[in-house]
Amino acid sequence: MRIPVFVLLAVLVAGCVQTPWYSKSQEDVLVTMDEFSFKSSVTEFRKGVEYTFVIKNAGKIPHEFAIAPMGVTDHAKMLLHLNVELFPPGAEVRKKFTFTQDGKFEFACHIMGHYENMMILIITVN
Ligand SMILES: [Cu+2]
Repeated sequence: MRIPVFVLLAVLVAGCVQTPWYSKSQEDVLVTMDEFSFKSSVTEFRKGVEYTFVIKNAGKIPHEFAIAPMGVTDHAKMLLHLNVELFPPGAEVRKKFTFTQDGKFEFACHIMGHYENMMILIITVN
């Protein structure tokens, strides 16, 4: 069976439109916080990729957003720490961030009582 060239071209072009052949350098990460948990559209990250975090407080009380090595509560040792003032109920914050080291980390809220209530989401970076 012969397939006309224009049909093949149309299929090729359609394929390219749906699946870009170039690698993504940027990706949006949608993070939702409430009492007392994080949900994230991405939990496996790649080192060296610039992500745009879109972090929303869907809860009824203020929260904060930190990315830290697992179990670390010292602000100075966190990879990223976005303060509670940024996250009243309903707030949405956009923040670009690039991981520079691999391993297991956690999204965490360190407001007193929140971390203790397991307001944590474990992520991996490869
Ligand atoms: Cu919290």
